[in-house]
Amino acid sequence: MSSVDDRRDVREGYRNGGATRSLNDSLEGEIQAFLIDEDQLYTYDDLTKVNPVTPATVLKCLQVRYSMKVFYTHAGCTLVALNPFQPIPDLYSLDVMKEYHYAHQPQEFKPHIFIVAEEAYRNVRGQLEPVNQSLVVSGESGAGKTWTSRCLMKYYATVASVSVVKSQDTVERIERRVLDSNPVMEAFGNACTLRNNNSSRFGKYIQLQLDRCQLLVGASVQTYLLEKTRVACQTANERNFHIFYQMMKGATDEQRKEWKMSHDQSFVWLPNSEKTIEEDCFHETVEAMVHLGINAERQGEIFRILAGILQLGNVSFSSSADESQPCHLDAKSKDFLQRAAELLCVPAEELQTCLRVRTLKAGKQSVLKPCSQAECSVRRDCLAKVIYAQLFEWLVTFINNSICADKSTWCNFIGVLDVYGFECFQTNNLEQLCINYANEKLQQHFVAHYLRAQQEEYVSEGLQWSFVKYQDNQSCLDLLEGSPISVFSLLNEESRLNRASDAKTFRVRLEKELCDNANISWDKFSKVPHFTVAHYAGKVGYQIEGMAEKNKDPVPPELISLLQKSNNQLLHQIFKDNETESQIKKGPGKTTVVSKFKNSLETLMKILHFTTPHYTRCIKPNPECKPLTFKKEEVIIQLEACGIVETIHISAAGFPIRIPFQSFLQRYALIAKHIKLGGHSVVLDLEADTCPQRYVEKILSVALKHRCLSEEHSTLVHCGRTKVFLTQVMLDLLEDQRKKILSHCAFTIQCCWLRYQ
Ligand code: AD9
Ligand code: MG
Repeated sequence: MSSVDDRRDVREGYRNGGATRSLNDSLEGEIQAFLIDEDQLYTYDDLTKVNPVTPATVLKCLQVRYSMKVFYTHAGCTLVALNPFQPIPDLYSLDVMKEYHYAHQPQEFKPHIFIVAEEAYRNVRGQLEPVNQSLVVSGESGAGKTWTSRCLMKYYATVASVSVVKSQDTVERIERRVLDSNPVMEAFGNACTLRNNNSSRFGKYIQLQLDRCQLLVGASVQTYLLEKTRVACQTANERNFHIFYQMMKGATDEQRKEWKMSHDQSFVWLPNSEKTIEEDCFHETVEAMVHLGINAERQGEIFRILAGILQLGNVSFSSSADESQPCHLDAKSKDFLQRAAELLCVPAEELQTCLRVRTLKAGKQSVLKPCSQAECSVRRDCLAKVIYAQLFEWLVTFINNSICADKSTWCNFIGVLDVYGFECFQTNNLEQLCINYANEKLQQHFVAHYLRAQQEEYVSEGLQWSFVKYQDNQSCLDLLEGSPISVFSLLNEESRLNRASDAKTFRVRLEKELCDNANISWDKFSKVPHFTVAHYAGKVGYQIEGMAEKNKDPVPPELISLLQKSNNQLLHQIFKDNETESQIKKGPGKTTVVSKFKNSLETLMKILHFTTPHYTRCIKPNPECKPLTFKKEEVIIQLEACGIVETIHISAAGFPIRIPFQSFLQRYALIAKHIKLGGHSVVLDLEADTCPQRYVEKILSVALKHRCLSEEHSTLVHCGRTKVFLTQVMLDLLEDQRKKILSHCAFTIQCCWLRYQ
């Protein structure tokens, strides 16, 4: 395998249109040597069948399939999903769901996200004991993670439907509510970005709760790191969260009046409102809110808060000639501030003071200090962000209360994880650092749980195995979160110092403390202080300026006190026992953004660790989101970023099914017993032969000898120290054999019964 740096260079070369190595020179050359008939490529349901497995051949196979409108392909244990960027009729219909659900062997059907869904569903009632499942959906922005997660949820809401056994009323309560959580959370948490018109600006892990009969009885949602800065600051050509535009477009005249949102009113925080996107559907969001149990009164409070935020965005400050005096507000800004105060139900005078004057505590005394123009804007943005983030959190809690089943009614769950993909922009800051850190953790989980676990298990079971090299990302994680010194620990320290952070000094500190880790580097000649991290998916340069401050995420206590006085019941309730306030008391650094994020990720990783994972890698075939357009340069970068070639190597060489000896014997001993040797059944004496491994080998050898299995099949199964390792093909053969015997027995019994009667 090529080194990490080689891989990066190649990728950067592709991105730069071939500056270092063009796609034509490299990959096409390999494709020329490709042994397989191209016309046949679309038939390859599993990339492990491609021969030889190289990035070029895998890419070609996916390209051919995509051109034939085949969007799903297995890659061993992973499902690769290519985004068609257009609705495909009947691909997700009820009939298709039923087909996969009722299939004897869904795996025999064409690759589909429903195979993954069904496999997880059947796995819950595992052969041995019920196991919780996790469906990890990954990919870059716009690749189709959220779409896929919705498909999975719809699948379970259909096949695991309570409606089969309970009244229509129950259906209203459960599946519908679970599904209705999607439009509400997307309205508040998604936005139109340069990469995706419906980009999720938060991570989500939803656990679908199943009862003993495997019926869906509820769900619970955990969200991660909402990108709250978007409320007050939108990058050029991007938009704020959908809900604001939905209100602006969908409000009735009466609501418009109440929310002080006339048709001709323009809002600074609502850029690109002229853009029409599918997600601007206020009516649908409100309907879903109603189903979730958010009554009209609560809705009114929510929308007034949102309208208040928009008014706040139009308030601007100008410096006062006398520095000892607070900043000025012109007449228009005064109007906007007045309206914001009315909508947020807080005293306008106090709002004005909070935004323009800081209270400094010196012992028991308080000193008032006017803020500079820039500080006033920071306080205004901070107010909007804290309100929006807390409102989102309240909404998630409400949704959970509405859809979560009583603990006594469910016993297993299937978790669906939809988190933001790897991000690398022109400028990257704390948000990207956290997002890319989350992706590193998930990659580690994938490597640990599948690649490494598989190889290590072979070794511990005494099986022959030629190691496939894979890219381990442990050193990158050590760099980011390791102990005692890491990027996060140094950043937390910087935030804790409670001083105006100096980016240059911090950069020097990082360099001094972390110079031993090969995953971090610096361009010494760069004017902007930054550091570059070599992530498993590529190098990302992070800007240091403002990072420590963002990590502190400070909220002036005056703002919290103001919100606690609100006459808007919801706002008052949200800030009543506010965590932000207790953070202020604890002091900065105790609950920084990275430490909170790290903690929530650790909890997620623990949950994932105790579930059986299923991976779906969504691929974005072109950056422009054009229907049915496949750009090789884009796809190859994503394939390499998620290590798909290594995964295929391992899956192709491996034995994905492992059954402990006892379970194997319980299930398949009858095969050997029913093989006739010269007209007599073979007698295998389990008592006399106490070594289960020998007994398993005997079953297999007897089956082989008598042509239940061929010589060729003997390579599809191996005995380890404690379990049998086999391929899917072998499992199917054994299952078929078992079924034949059982039906033969049933037939014989029936005949005897008839004869007896
Ligand atoms: V982000 O990280 O939240 O910015 P996602 O979630 O990976 O991103 P999303 O699921 O939102 O991407 O998909 C982007 C768009 O692709 C969707 O809005 C659909 O228009 C389109 N899409 C994705 N998957 C499919 C599909 N299976 N069939 C049709 C699809 N269209
Ligand atoms: Mg998404």
